Amino acid sequence: MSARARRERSGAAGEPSVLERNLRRLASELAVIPRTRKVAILGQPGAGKSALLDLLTGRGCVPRPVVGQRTDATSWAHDPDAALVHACGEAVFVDSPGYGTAAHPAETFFRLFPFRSFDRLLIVFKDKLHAADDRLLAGIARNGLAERTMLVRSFADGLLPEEREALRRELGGRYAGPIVFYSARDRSGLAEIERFAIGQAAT
Ligand SMILES: Nc1nc2c(ncn2[C@@H]2O[C@H](COP(=O)(O)OP(=O)(O)OP(=O)(O)O)[C@@H](O)[C@H]2O)c(=O)[nH]1
Ligand SMILES: [Mg+2]
Repeated sequence: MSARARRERSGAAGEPSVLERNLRRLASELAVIPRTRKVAILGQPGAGKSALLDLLTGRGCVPRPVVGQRTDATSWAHDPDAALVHACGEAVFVDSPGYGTAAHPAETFFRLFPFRSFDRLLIVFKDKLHAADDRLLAGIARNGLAERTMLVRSFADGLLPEEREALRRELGGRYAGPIVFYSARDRSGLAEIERFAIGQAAT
């Protein structure tokens, strides 16, 4: 195994992986950001997290997120100096990498992500909720964080009205907090997410 692969490997005994170091650095960076609205965007790979951040911030956050089709478009597993926090006006955003990939195992991610450091958590999913999403939602409910958490069903542009209603009923039975259907393509649902996340509606 190469030195780089060894560094990136998660859960190995001994030296922490790049992902583990980045997650710990995120907690310390957030701890010294004073009285600012802090919003985390979490979810499976390709759910549309980075595209949502770009829309919520009018494509104006610094640095801009990486939006893309490839797996781990957003990665914290390779660069120990990766930018973890995106600033925009009075708020800071964390555009987390998709959990549940080889580079970003859900176990490491859920263990070290500083959930409590955030005022708002946006959990984005596409298609359906997978086992890792259910684990995350259960952890959020167990830790009393449901009030600050919104479940965002992205790619709603591909849903027929009857499919949307069936999904809304099913999700309502599984998650008690706010749920929104959203599309990066037609921007439906964006104003509701914006009100929840940063307290103002999108124009
Ligand atoms: N049609 C449609 N496409 C979307 C939507 N949201 C995102 N996309 C597209 O889906 C692809 C992946 O989006 P990203 O925002 O990079 O996804 P991500 O969750 O950040 O992915 P990772 O960083 O790899 O976890 C991009 O090509 C986006 O343009 C949506 O609501 N509707
Ligand atoms: Mg991304």
